Amino acid sequence: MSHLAATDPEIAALVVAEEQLQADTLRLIPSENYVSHAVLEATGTVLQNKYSEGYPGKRYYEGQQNIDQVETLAIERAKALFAMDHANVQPYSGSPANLAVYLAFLKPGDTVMGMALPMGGHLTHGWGVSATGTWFRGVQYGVERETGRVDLDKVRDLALAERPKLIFCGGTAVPRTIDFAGYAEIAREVGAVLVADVAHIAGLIAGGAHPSPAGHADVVSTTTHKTLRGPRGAMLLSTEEHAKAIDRAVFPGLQGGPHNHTTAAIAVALKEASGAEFRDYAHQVVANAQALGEQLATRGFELVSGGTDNHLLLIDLSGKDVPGKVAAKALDRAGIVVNYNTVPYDTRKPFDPSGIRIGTPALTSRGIPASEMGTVAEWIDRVVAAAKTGDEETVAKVRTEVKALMDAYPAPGLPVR
Ligand code: DSN
Repeated sequence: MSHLAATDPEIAALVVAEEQLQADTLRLIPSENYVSHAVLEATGTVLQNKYSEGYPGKRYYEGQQNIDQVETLAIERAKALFAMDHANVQPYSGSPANLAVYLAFLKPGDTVMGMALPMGGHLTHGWGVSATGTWFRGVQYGVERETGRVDLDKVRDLALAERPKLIFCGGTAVPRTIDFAGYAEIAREVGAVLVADVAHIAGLIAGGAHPSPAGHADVVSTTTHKTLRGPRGAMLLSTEEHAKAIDRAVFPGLQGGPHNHTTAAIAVALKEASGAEFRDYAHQVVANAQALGEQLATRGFELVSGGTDNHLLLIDLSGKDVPGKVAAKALDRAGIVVNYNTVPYDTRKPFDPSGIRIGTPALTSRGIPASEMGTVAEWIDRVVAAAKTGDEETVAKVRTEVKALMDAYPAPGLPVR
């Protein structure tokens, strides 16, 4: 980074500080990861200098000799990896990708059905504070209080009563397998388009560690930077029937020029995700999450739905008498990075909720095995207890122990300093 350091030492210093932070901390935010050097290199290329409104072979600017090939490679790799007829790799991120889906299929005021945000859904699935819940009529399903799981019979009843034109399945705090076939049956019954938002689990699907929405969902929406381990970006995949509507909605409907450097990095990540090593990683992410869940449960932590089938654990801290935010901030001081999160039927506010959400993609990318999950659970237990009593000595001690484990498992994509 010699050029950056010379031109802008302040920004260069912050980048170095962030590298150090990512190296030294146990990153448990389930939507985060470490990309490879190859993905990082692709994002930092001259491809970002080029305007390319349109699609390969049909652009509004000349000079696309290389860009068309980059985007075609990304498209073909996405189609092959997710077994879908069509792929659009241009959405800037998950929220614009989902907004493009609305543009493709709905008129303002039409009804969309999705999982409620406090139940584990996403803002863009028709939640009130999002454009998707103000410009459209959002109706929301949730999980059962007793099981923490979706009851598809209730989803079906709601769909029959509300007749949504669009149904979203998937979310941001869903620890259980998504029954794509079950949602598809409901969507067919009410004549709705089914969108599987697999942003969180795209890498697990690619690696064969979660069932695929292919053959069930009309549209698959995903970010590329979570379990999939690519750059910050998104993709929309669809059946052939909806290909034109999706493409028109992304451009010219919603966006201008695609971010070609991101497209290149997506192509690289998709190539990486098609290899045997990635399959091992995907299965290990789940094995680690399940091992961590078991270790936390034995220490008295209440897991929403009782555990996990994927990369994510949602923990209700009410029984520990520590608010989620207080726990998250103490864990951060101990070098364990999580996010505070609402739990289903939370009695606290979203900015000060009862839970924390944790996940294993980033630690798995470091090569940390399931045998270390007892240690991780013990750290979380000690720090949550310390948060309650204000025991900063324990927090500091855990931070030292975390650093030692992180040194033993260097993160991919980071420079060795
Ligand atoms: N912010 C993402 C997450 O953390 O799950 C969802 O958009």
